[in-house]
Amino acid sequence: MGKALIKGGRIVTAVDDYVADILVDQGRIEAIAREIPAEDVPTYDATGLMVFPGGIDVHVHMETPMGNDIYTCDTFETGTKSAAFGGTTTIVDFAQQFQGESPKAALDRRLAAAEPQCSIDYGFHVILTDVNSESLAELPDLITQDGVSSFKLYMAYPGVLMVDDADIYRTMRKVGTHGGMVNLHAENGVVIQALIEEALEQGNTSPKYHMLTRPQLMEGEATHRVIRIAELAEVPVYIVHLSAEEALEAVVEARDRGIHAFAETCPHYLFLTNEEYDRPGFDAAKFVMTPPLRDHKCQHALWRGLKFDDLQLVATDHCPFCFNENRFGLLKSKQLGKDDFSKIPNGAPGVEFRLPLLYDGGVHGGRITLNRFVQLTSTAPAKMFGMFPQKGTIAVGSDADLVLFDPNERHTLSADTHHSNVDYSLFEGREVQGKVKQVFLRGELIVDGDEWHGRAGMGQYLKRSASGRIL
Ligand code: DUC
Ligand code: ZN
Ligand code: ZN
Repeated sequence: MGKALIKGGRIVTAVDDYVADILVDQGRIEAIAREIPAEDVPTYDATGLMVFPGGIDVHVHMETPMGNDIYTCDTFETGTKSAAFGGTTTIVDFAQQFQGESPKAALDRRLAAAEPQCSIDYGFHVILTDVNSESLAELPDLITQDGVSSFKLYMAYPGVLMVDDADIYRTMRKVGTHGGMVNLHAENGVVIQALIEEALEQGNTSPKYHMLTRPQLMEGEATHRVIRIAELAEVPVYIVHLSAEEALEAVVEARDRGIHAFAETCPHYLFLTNEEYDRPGFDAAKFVMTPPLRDHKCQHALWRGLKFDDLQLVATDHCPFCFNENRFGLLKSKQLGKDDFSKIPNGAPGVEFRLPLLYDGGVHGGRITLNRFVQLTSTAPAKMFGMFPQKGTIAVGSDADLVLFDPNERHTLSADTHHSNVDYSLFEGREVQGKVKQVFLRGELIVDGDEWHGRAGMGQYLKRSASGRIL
């Protein structure tokens, strides 16, 4: 890994905003100064561009099984390439424990798949589906030796992924004792199951019923409940993909009492509403993700939450399934649920558009500051999940993961030009201001305009630390 010099960019971190040169050596930032003389160093002119720390997306699902024979349609290779074109240089994906499998085996399985393919750095949260004394006994070593400092549990999908409240409490105690964090999919799974059965009995099969059977109230209830369990267990708790105002209220109430409750939201909740489910025909299936899109009032509350730190970060929950049949051989598409909304593969793409959307709607739209934008997309994820200061900032000694960004260039988001395998975009045709121009991973140029210079396998596994998770 050689040297590189990035000259004259406007360096923006979560706290700073100034013009300087950045010298990179051995993949790390060696020096930052007003003027660094160039001597035989590959030099990049960043005049007029902003320089952000590489984006960190802590919620993605690459080549992930989601039921019988159904896999998300991005491999680690295509998904990380797509992420990189959107200015993301680190992902944290999931290693899901199958019933009867040990959590460590789940991690090793995912590491083996990711290692030859990832072109950006990566870590894993381990999803526990089979909480028992043997699984729990493995967690301390996963945290302290394997670099997995966060674990996800589902309160939804009874009989498949859901764990009960007692298992949530047990996991929290074990993980918390060793400095780790538990992430929750917070929805009342059993009530939602009853609502789904009720809808189907009444012959209501269209995609809109995905939204109608997953009400905001049941997200709010589960969020409130799990925060109380965490409070009892005396551990921090992190809510994934928060979408409902009722859930946000539970987080705010807890935080106001000094409880360590944290939450992420996703671009689709910030930029789209449940009006998408009124699209004619089956098109609405493109928007079947969980939780579903909410109303304008929730959207407004989420933006407010981002501004005032009631929500700590934005992740994509990139979970792509093709809309059309048979684009990738065996992979199943959204069409599986043509006659039954509950069979529509559950998830939506978005890893490539997080930075452009949040810059355009957030910074350009006047809802958040530029520093807050960097905090939400890079610094907070790094701190929350044990990667800071190696990742998440631009500082001497940090990895030289850098995004050169033109704040003035306008462009259109589209599946015709994105780099994911998926055949549609939630944001098709949306014009945004601000474009990722160049991306460096540990000092190596991997994206240069429309050109790809990254390589499968150049991404490194990140052993995340358990400390520093509290923001
Ligand atoms: N939860 C996720 O986090 N991703 C996909 C589907 C889901 O329910
Ligand atoms: Zn979820
Ligand atoms: Zn997810």
